[in-house]
Amino acid sequence: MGLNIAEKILKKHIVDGVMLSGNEIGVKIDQTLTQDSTGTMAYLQLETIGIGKVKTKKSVAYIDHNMLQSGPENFDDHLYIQSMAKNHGIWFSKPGNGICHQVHLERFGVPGETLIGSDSHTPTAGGLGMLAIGAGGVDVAAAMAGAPYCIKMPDIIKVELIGALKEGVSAKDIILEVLKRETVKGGVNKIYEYGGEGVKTLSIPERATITNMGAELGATTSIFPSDEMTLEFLKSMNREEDFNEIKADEDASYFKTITVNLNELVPMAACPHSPDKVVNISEIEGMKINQVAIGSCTNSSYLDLAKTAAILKGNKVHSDVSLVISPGSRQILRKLADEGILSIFLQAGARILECGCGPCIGMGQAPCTNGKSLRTFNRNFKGRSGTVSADVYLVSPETAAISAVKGVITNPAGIKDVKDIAVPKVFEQDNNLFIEPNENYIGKTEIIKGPNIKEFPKAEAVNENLKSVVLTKLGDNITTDHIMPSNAKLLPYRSNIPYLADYCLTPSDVDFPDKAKKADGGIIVAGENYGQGSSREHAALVPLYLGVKAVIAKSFARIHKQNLINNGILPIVFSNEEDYEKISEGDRISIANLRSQLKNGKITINNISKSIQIETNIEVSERQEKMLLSGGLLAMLKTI
Ligand code: MIC
Ligand code: SF4
Repeated sequence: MGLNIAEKILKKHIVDGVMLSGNEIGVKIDQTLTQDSTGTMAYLQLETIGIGKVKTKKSVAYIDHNMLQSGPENFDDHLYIQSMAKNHGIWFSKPGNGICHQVHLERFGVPGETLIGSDSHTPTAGGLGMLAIGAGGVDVAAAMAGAPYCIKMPDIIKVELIGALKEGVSAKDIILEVLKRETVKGGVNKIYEYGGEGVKTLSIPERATITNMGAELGATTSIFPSDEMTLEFLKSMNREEDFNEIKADEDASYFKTITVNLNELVPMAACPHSPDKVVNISEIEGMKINQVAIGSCTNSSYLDLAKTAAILKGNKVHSDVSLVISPGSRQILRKLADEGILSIFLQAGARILECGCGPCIGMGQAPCTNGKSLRTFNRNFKGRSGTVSADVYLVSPETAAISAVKGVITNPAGIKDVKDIAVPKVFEQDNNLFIEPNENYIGKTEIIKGPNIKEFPKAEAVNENLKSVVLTKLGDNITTDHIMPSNAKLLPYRSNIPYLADYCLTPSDVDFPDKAKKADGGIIVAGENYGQGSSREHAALVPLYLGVKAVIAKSFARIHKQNLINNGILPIVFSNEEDYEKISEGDRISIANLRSQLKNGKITINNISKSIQIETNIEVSERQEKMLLSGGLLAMLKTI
């Protein structure tokens, strides 16, 4: 039996376990990336592990998230990361160089290699045929120290693309269609592998839009074949030597196949407040908007911005709309400047932002009260924009640009002269904001730590008996933005867990931090897909700091589940979903013989307040069990 693309790459990198669906496998990691909002923690953890030069082929530290410097905290964190990069032989990408995923695609991604990154959108590099996975900071630190990355062998789903996109329909609409069908939890422990005739019609930036937003499916990753289009792209980046052809064997098998007919697709939008609330644009056409934001790691490529310019050319942004554009990288910005595209933006009345995440993570450009904001981004969770009352719609650059001109949501279907805009043959490499690793500084650099950088909480080994209280009871699809909100005010404290603790879960339960502190810790109860969204480890570290011992949920998102285990918090699942009703906030619960029950994968919870027992499961691999028994990943690494 032949192999598919994901299996081929995994086969070359597997160092532990057997590649059978559901088995835990250890994968050798060729490259890592970090960004600043998760990076400070990752590097504090790397310090604890204590290595000299990183053991990967290439590791890169990007500064792209926390770029508003309204106090010294963010700049201090940048300096810390820069000194750690210098000391460990890691590439450093300075603020202003661009969004990690866009820059990594341009400069470092290699088809057929493996990458993990401390950011959930790391799968963007799957557009190049790289097996790229989002992970918690400590997992990335461990990979830099040479440890394999362990995942549950995912089921591989084929997405067969047929036909070609029509005028005005874009790669964003392909992933919105997949999200509509598969939902935000449909991809947990799955890899989406794209194939079929339609693949040839998509450029690398378009493929990267799709693999990027595959993160919203909850998927382990998404991947495209590496073909002539990949070679063209690498040539344009002056990296032809990195090309490897990778395609699925003719007789490769898949868990299931879904077919998307590109000819039939229409422009779409994800409505508030979830990336899978997808409707056709025609259903919301005519809605008045206040803001349009074009950028983010999903849609900030040269191609996206050149298409935007083609629509804006000769037009003015509507008087009631603020249009902001953030290019994905400095290299793109330079190209836009060289080709006169920047000038089209300025003439149209667009506001140009730095090359970085910006409004996508609430770093500025919060919409007005009750505002309607149209964004080319990937997440529209409530409050993420910085304005709780705002409604964010996720759309393609074409829809965003035409709507910015009209002042209302407008259907770009049939729009002329946009579809044929191509990726340029050559980009000028811009190394000004890169600092390359230099052997001379490895192990000899002074580490700079600003006063805002505080120790992170250390996990403890799971006790034999647990007596605790239910601190809060939450619903389905709680995101990491609920657990540890991010915005311009909080992001500067990503290296200060005690400060962040006062905001933990407040979008869902405003009193949570107080309740946790008063009870000296406890348990969280939740519905399905708990912890979806970002890879931020803070969503585990902050509860750990507040004394949270376990989360009992109907199901968990992949990265968050691993983050909980890495930090010694038990991810427990109801055996019968209806039992969710048998537990309330304030209930006192106890678990006896926890360490031994953990080994059996089944845990009986005694609800003392209601005098009932609830059967639950804990689905962990042997390695994860060991981690919980020894007090988290760092403690376990020490015992190996
Ligand atoms: C996000 O898009 O939510 C982020 C900000 O990039 C996060 C990382 C973080 O929380 O710092 C992610 O996607 O992992
Ligand atoms: Fe940055 Fe937004 Fe991409 Fe996260 S989703 S990496 S915040 S641009």
